[in-house]
Amino acid sequence: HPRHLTVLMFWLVCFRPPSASSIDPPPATKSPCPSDYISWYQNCYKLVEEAASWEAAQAACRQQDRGDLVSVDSSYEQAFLSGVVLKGKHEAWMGLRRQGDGSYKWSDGWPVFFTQWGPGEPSNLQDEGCVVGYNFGQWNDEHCNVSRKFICKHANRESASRHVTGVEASSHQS
Ligand SMILES: [Ca+2]
Repeated sequence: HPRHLTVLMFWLVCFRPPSASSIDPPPATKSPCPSDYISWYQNCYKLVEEAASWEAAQAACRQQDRGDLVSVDSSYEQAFLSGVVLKGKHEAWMGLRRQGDGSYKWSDGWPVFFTQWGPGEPSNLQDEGCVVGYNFGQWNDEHCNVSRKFICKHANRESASRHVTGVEASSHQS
């Protein structure tokens, strides 16, 4: 992961793109991922086209592949999602959700380094608080019960081993 961060910092410091939409999406990389997932750096991504509420989408990502709704920690990753994963499918749930204190958290526990809200967003209307990403990286908070397509992310790092450990523990029932 340090190497990934180094690349990330290089992009953030040296390029400072005016918007994610102007970045050529980097190509997919080759590494083991569950079938139907696209590999990129140490993570695997999948667009699920069957629309679901935010909570149902998060549960589906967790149940199927021990993943989570996608987290985004750089404009580079955002460009990859827009160009390679979403491919003009307009919008999809991501793992960002507003907490009771008004802060936002990623469902996979990754820190919120990066946000790319659309104009006037988050609008913070009552009962909104789950975040969709539009094709060109404009984020919008919406009502969590709205049905949307969604993107699952399977991370090959510490947070992934947390899920593996949980599954192993629950399988050792007496
Ligand atoms: Ca909104």
